[in-house]
Parts: sequence; structure tokens; C-alpha cells
Amino acid sequence: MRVLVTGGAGFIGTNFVRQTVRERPDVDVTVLDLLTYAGDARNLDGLDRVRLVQGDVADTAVVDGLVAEADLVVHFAAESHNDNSLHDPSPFVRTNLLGTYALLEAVRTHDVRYHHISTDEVYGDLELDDPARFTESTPYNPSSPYSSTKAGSDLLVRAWVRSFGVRATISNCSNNYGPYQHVEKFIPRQVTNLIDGVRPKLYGAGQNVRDWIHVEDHNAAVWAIIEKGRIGETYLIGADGEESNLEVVKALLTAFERPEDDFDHVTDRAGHDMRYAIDSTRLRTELGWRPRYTSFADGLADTVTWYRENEDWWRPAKAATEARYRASGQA
Ligand code: NAD
Ligand code: TDX
Repeated sequence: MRVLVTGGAGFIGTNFVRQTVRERPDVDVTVLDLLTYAGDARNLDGLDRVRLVQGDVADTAVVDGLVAEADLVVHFAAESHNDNSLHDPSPFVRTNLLGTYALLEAVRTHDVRYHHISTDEVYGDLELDDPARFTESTPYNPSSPYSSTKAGSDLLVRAWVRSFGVRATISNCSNNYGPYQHVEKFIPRQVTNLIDGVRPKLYGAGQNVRDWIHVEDHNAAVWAIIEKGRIGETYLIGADGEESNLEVVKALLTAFERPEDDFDHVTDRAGHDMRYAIDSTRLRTELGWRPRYTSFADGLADTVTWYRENEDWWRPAKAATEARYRASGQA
């Protein structure tokens, strides 16, 4: 089987490619990745049966040629960071919307199976005291330039399924953590700050809740949907991992043997979503998926160890990332 993985040099895509190579000897992988600031070719070094093509998912000629050779496309490539989308939405519109459009046209032309990776942020946010969680029928209500372009990309997929019979599935996952995540994101930012002896930086009061899932569990769910999911369906992926940002910072401080109040409150994110929470009943009952990382504390400890042992990997991006946060009052 020949799989085209877009964004395979980024956080979740890298973990997907590495898991696929490890567990599926029958799969050959081609990664299409622009290698933006968020992509790192080193992540794929030395992997068997993996070819890396540096290119843009919005480049229709490149995309058409690669899709023509594939049996399956898994589309991870995106501009993925909410804070960046507030400073400059333009690459979000291009990559997330035009990139998805280019892929959909190519899979339509060549009749190739397509899986679309998306986020729970398309549903907007929930109140802290609301017992509800997102389901596949929650109305779309995105808040940020990032989440609105992801929502738009999902709607393109749905339209291409219905209008043109494209064989596609969609997954909307909650917040991922694990190895190879860029230091701009919440957990790696605080872990690498703590390694450097710098206090963690909490937006606002830190009451915001995210529903954490280990990246390996996300990617196992993606393969379950590819193999057993119903064409045209959406599956929500989540592992019942709700934690407030304050709780996460305290857990990290404890892991580094620092006092629980040894952090800074910094300027809040504009339009900051309060809470995300996923009901993954459909995925579990229809496809039999279960998370393997059931303890957030253990998964977090493994992640801290990975960043301690892989300073060569994250160090080059750290100073520039913190300079960007300083410029927006979030350092
Ligand atoms: P990331 O930013 O770490 O990686 C994105 C990758 O896409 C990078 O390798 C980058 O070089 C590549 N890329 C960017 N623009 C491109 C373009 N125009 N053409 C080709 N490649 C391009 O992102 P991530 O956290 O790994 O997220 C991957 C996907 O998962 C995204 O679609 C995101 O919306 C979705 N998602 C992420 C999370 C999360 O918690 N990180 C949760 C749910 C869904
Ligand atoms: O320094 C920080 N301090 C802080 O309090 C940073 C970087 C973030 N935060 C807060 C903002 C959020 O409430 O932590 C929470 C998590 O922030 P991010 O890591 O930026 O993730 P989020 O905005 O929740 O989006 C993530 O999950 C859904 C991914 O980046 C998206 O790509 C995915 O769709």
C-alpha cells in the first residue's frame, strides 16, 4: 500500500509516519511537507520505506502527481498554532483552505481514498460548568482564524463527498501531547522553560480546559478510521483527558521539583476558547478503539523525559519562539 502523508515532518504527522513504519511493513510512505518553521526533516532520518518530498499542499501540480501514485492520502499538513493565526492569518487561509482544496481535486481526479485530519476547535468552546461534550452532531462555531480555516476545510471535504462521491473520512481530535511537538505549543513550551530554569507562562487565570490525548492514541485512531470507518463519516477522537491549564502547569512544576506557584501569569490570548471536551462514543463503539495512555501523569512524565533527552532537537527553535512571545507580551 502506498500512502501519501501530508505534513509528515510536523508533530502529529511525524509520529504517524514513525508508528506506521514500525507497525505496518506492507506500507510505503511518501511525505509531502513544505518544511515550514514547524516541519523538521530530521524527524524522518533513517526511516525505511519513507520518501520525503519538500513541497506545498496548495501547489496543484505537485499534489496531482503525488496523489496519482498513492492508494491513500492522509492530510495532516496545516498551519496549526492559534497564536500565530492572530498575528498573520494569511498562511492559514492558503495552507488550510487552498491546500485541502488542491488535495480534494486530486483525489477526485484519481479516485484515491482520503482521510482528513481536523480538530475539535471547529466546534467553538464550552463553558466550564457545562456538562456537555462535543459530538459528531455539534454545530460548527469556530473562534479563531486557525479554527475557522480548519472548519472551512472540513466543510470542503463534506461537500466533495456528497457532490463528487470522493471516498473520504474526517477526524476531529482534541489536544495532542507527546514527542516532536514544537516548542511554541503549551506543554513543550513549559517543559523547555523548566529545563532552562525559566518560570512557566500561563495565559490569563489558567482556568481554560483542554482535553489531552497522547499522539500515539490519536494516530492509532486514525488507522482504525482508515481501515474500518464509514465513508463520508466524521469521527471524534478523544481520551477523556480534561485538565485545566493551571493543573497542567502545577503537574509540570511538581515533575521538576519546583513549588506549585512558581509560574507567571501573562497576557491572555485574544478570543481564548474556554473549554474543549470530546465524546468519542462513536469511535469506541463502532470501531472498537481505546486509548492506551490512560494516565495523563504517566504520559506527561514520558514527554518530559523525551524533551530532557532530545535537547538537540528543540534547542534551535527555542530562542526565536520566545522572542515572538516577548513581542506579544506573553513571555
Ligand atoms: P505542526 O504545525 O506540528 O505540523 C504541521 C506540518 O505541516 C509541518 O511539518 C509543516 O511544515 C507542514 N506544512 C505547513 N504548511 C504546509 C504546506 N503549505 N504544504 C505542505 N506542508 C505544510 O502541526 P500538528 O500539531 O502536527 O498538526 C497536524 C494536524 O493535526 C493539523 O491538521 C492540525 O490541525 C491537526 N490537529 C492538531 C492537534 C494538536 O493538538 N496539535 C489536535 C487536533 C488536530
Ligand atoms: O504559553 C502558553 N501558555 C498558555 O497558557 C501557551 C503557548 C498556551 N497556553 C494555553 C492556551 C490554551 O488554553 O494553553 C492551552 C493550549 O495551548 P496550545 O498548545 O496553543 O493549544 P490550543 O490553542 O488548545 O490548540 C491545540 O489543540 C488543538 C493545537 O495547537 C491545535 O493545532 C489543535 O487543533
